[in-house]
Amino acid sequence: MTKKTTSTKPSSAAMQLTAEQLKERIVRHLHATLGTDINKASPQAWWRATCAAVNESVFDGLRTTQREHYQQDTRAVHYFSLEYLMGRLFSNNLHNLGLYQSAKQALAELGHDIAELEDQEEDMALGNGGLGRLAACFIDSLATMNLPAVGYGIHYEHGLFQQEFQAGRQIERPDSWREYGNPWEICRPESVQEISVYGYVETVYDLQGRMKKVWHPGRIIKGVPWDIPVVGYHGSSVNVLRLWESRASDFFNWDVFNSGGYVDASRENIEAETISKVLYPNDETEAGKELRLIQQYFFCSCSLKDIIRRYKRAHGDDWSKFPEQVVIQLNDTHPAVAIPELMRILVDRADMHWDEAWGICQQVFAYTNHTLLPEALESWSVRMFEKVLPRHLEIIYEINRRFLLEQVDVRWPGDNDKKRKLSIIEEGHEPMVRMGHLSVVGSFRVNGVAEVHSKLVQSDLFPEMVALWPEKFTNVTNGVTPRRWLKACNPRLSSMLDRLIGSDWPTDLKQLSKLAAYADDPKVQDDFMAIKQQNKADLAKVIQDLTGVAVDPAAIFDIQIKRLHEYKRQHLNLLHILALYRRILQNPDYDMVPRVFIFGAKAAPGYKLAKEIIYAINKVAEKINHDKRVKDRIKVVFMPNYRVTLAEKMIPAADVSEQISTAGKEASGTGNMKLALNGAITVGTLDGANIEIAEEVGEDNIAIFGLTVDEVKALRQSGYHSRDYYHNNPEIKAVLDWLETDYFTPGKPGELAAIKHSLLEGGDPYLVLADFEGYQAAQQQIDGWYRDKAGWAKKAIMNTACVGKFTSDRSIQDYVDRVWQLKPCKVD
Ligand code: CBF
Repeated sequence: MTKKTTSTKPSSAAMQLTAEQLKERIVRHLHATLGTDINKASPQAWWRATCAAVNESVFDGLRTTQREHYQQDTRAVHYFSLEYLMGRLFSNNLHNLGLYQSAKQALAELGHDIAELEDQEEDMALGNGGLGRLAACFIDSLATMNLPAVGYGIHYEHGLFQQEFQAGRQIERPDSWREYGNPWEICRPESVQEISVYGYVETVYDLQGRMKKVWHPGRIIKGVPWDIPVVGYHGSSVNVLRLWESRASDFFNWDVFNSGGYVDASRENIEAETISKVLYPNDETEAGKELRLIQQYFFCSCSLKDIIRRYKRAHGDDWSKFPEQVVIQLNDTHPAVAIPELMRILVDRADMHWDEAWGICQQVFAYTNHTLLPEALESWSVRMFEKVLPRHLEIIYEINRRFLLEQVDVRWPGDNDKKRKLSIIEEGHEPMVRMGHLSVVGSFRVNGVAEVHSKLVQSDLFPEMVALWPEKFTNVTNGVTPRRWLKACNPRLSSMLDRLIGSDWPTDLKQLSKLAAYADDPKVQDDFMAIKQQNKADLAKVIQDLTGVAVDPAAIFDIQIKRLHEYKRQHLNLLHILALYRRILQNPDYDMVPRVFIFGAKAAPGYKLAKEIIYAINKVAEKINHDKRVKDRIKVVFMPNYRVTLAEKMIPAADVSEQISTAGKEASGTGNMKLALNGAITVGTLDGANIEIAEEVGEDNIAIFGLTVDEVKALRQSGYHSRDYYHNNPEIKAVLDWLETDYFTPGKPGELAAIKHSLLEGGDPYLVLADFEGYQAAQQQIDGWYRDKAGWAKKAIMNTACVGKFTSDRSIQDYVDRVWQLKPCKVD
């Protein structure tokens, strides 16, 4: 193994901070901030004191960054996202500041294990899955790349629910991530905003006879900003994630108090606070309609006013520079209501002419589409829109009228079908506002999140919009931050990389390709696999603690971690496990490499079949794990409460990464990237970013199976009959029938039948049975590959070596080049 010099480049804010200095800071905060003493402080107090010590460096960086951005009057991107799945910030901030080792030493000298203190932190789970975690990776990259950026979102009191299993069934518990306050956030009362909802619109005429619309709101709500500093890696920028908390407006409280008394005022308070109370536990269907729309409007309106306040501080009432200074990225359609809101502010409040205002809007907004699932394409009933945001509905009508007249009718004169299809308002029994259409019409750029997905956005979702504005559409393939998803979560591999290829890879992930030169080196192979083995041993302990199941780290660790959804096909994985189990029962000597199938997934509380799949996996696991005849060849574990912190323990320990969605359904996936980065071999369909991963790692290093996007379409067109697969493949028939018996649920036959019913009577909407045979062949291939130790090590190394493309720094650079046109601002 060649030894390379490693360099650590701490950020300027944390430069030169020794363990001794950190110790002094920690003890000082224990006394002065926490009001306790070394002798009686709890682990929680030690953790908080360490956070406060770290914050001294964070706040230094924050102040300098903000001063620099202000002085240089930088153009900035404003990332509008309803979700941020941040996880924990303690070790992330320490790593990014280059302080992790000093802090570890300082705490050790004070008698504390840093890992023990890390466990004091609750995950900041203000998101559901991929979309929210992507936003978290992006803001990390933006700060690391010294790009002026603000993340905007909602300060949910309760993040994604905590999941427990009771007798195998998912139970949801509220998540109170900040019950005792969160040391990383700063409340900014000086930047409170007020927003309006409900009420009615009046048409008035001014002295010159010009018509004006005046919105008389029915309720005013206060938005209180909480800032979470986002520390860039070894750079010097500390950007901000600004999250809005809703409160009753002071004005309205008093009004109600005076006229109706305390109870009514309190009710109003509660209603206002409801807006930021909970995150909707489903990222792929509209839910809780009115409240969800109000949530969206609440954070968009607060954020726009905040942006405008900052802009006016530098430019007064001169709006001409606004599009030069401000770009707003809409993370899916969730913040699309920002478009009519900016129009309202410009036309109604700033008295701007419609054309000028629309010109500004169209230079400011860009939209990322994250899914093609029809149920996830948001639309709100006109009726509800009119009730909640009457003036915005009028503005949307006007945007639509002009769009249909000036674009659609010019391009397709007299074609009413086209008008119907492209209209922002969907006609019908219940007219609806189509947020996707609004987002495309109001944005200057629209992107999908992987090559194949962006093509489908263009060919299947918005083909006519592409015909109107081909230059609007582009692709930005997703990425993940290697700081969290390799450097921090896999310290063993990270040190090995530092030794082998130098320590620049966390900010220049293409450097990983240097590792390919070592893929055949037996020493490197041994070291790489020894690290994997140690990581697996660590995970085995976690599994034992959380589930009581003992697993052998020598077995293949086969991991499927993601939200539970039929299109992600956890049930395909389950059917394969059942098939293997059956083979073992039929042939006690069945030869297979022992495998631990590990799941982690939350199901949306209202998604019945998803919850049935969790239940079925748990019941099958119970049976198999206790069946002596299996002789430990198969173990099945479902990790409860899958979240970022658990992912950080699972990903470094994975041998196999399950990415088995129906082709055309997973927009990109990002777990696939994290797992490959940590040396797992993907079993995957040609879907989302799997296609690009396959291109990068090469077909020898990935097990691809199943129908392609085109084959899926063709099969559907020719008529898909899942029953044919059931009748023609005895293994499929046997395992599905098995689920109907009481074999896995003694005395309760039929308890697991929902899966079979959805695949047969339900028509198998995600083509599970069509892909079963290909899937089991791919799994067979994995089994064969794993028997060749050197061959497997080479594949694992090649996975790490070849996925440099999937850093979120590259995604952000693509956004900069293709969308934002942003310049870095180096902060000294
Ligand atoms: O683009 C980020 C992720 O977003 C989703 O999670 C989403 O919520 N629409 C997609 O399902 C993922 O494929 C995608 O990686």
